[in-house]
Amino acid sequence: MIEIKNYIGGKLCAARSGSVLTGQNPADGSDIWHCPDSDAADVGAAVQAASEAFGSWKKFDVSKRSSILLRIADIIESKNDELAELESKDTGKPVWLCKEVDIPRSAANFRFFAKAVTQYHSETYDMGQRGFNYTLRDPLGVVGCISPWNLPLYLLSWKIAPALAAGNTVVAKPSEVTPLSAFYLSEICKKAGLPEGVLNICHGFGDKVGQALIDHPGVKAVSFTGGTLTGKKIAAACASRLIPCSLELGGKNAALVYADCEFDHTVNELVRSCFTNQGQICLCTERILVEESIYEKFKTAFISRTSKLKVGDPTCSESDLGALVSGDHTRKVMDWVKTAESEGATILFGGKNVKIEGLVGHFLEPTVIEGLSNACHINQEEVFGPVVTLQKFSNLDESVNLANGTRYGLSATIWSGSLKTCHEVAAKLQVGIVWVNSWLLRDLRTPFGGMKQSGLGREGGRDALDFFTESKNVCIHYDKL
Ligand code: TXE
Repeated sequence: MIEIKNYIGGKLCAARSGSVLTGQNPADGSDIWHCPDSDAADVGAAVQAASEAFGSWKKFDVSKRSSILLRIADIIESKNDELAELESKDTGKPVWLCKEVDIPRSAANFRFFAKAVTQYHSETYDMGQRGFNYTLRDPLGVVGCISPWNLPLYLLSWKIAPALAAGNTVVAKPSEVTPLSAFYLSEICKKAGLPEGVLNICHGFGDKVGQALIDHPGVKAVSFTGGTLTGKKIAAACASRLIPCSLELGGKNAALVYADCEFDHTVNELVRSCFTNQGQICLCTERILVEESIYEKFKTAFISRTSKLKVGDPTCSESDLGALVSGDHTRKVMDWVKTAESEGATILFGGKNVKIEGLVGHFLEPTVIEGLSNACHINQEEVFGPVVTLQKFSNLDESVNLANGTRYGLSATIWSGSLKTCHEVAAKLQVGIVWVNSWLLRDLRTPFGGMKQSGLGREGGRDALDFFTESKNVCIHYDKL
């Protein structure tokens, strides 16, 4: 049993109330950790520690801040296999995926922002003979970073790294479902020489710890990734205190497949985009829209490719899909499949739980559904599991209308050999991120975030550093100098 602790003022400590939560490995049901069931008192102590640390951290020479973050990246990298096994135990996802994606990307997040901040610069505006303006960018102070369970260390580090690089101190709240890797990050930060109080991590429930964090008067901004409903609550709380928030929320991402696409590449990449991480990535494709002239051919090839995926023990390198994160989440995903059936869907493949010998966890077949209009529930709401629907379209306008026909607007993919089609469709899509003939090809410098109900603000590159700083313009009048 791993005894997870909060990380406050550089010390690892239990919740002040002494209360703990117990967590299970979603693949085999065994108890694996106790974690602090923190409350407002713990958040108060964390914000206090972060406030005390802010004065000196913001004055650190940028190269010194950068070198500490680079050390954190190096240590994460050196512990890749160990962290990957922990992340897999906590989430149910395959160990190989954690080794290849989750943990390397967490190290890359720290490394990227450690370097980016050394190149971060602000503007000047020349007023000719009269004077000039220069703009300072100051860190905000103590900021709150709240992250979900689907990519625990990857998404936590995606927020913490730019916040710290820009000179803020942080109180972080990882998901109560998957706190393990954040606990190990606390130890890594101590080892890397991060000064006490610069990063604080409080574990526990969203409505206790998360709420106390966003309501705390000492917190100057909140960066959140999670569900749209929670995001709205956070936006309302931040609005009432007039502090900025950045929200990365759900998606109902469409793939638009045109008849002139490179067929085999499209099928293979779309299978990956639907089922990687058991479909539990906000960027996963949940709707595939296919031009009617190739619909039947695509359907056959997609199902054939999907049927080759192996659902299995996350520790086994042949498993393409592991377990879903929890029993509750699995039931939610299955409820969507049942709703789709009750609305007249045909389940083309999957739709059932999978029994894995020796394991009692939450495994689902990759599931492919057709026969529903875009207005049906499963084509409108985020499922966040290994479930995708197929629909056909007859022309470009119809494909764009279907893709845009939900309240979400996170990402979309376009599959076509025509540059004209790709440009035209990309311009018309109401989403924050478009991939052409690819999926999840990431460049950390680019703006990342969603339109409509998929979020507010952008993360990544300069946008993240801008979010975690506030500009102050200084105007110099030459005449009076
Ligand atoms: O997310 P929540 P959950 C979607 C997905 C999933 C659903 C719910 O559809 O089924 O959201 O997942 C903290 N004040 N996504 O329950 O509740 C919470 O403790 C402050 C999409 O995990 O939004 C956790 O740390 N914080 C997604 C974080 O918010 C609060 C990723 C996310 O929890 C809080 C994950 C409150 N009042 C789920 N309530 C994506 N798009 O990336 C909760 N939290």
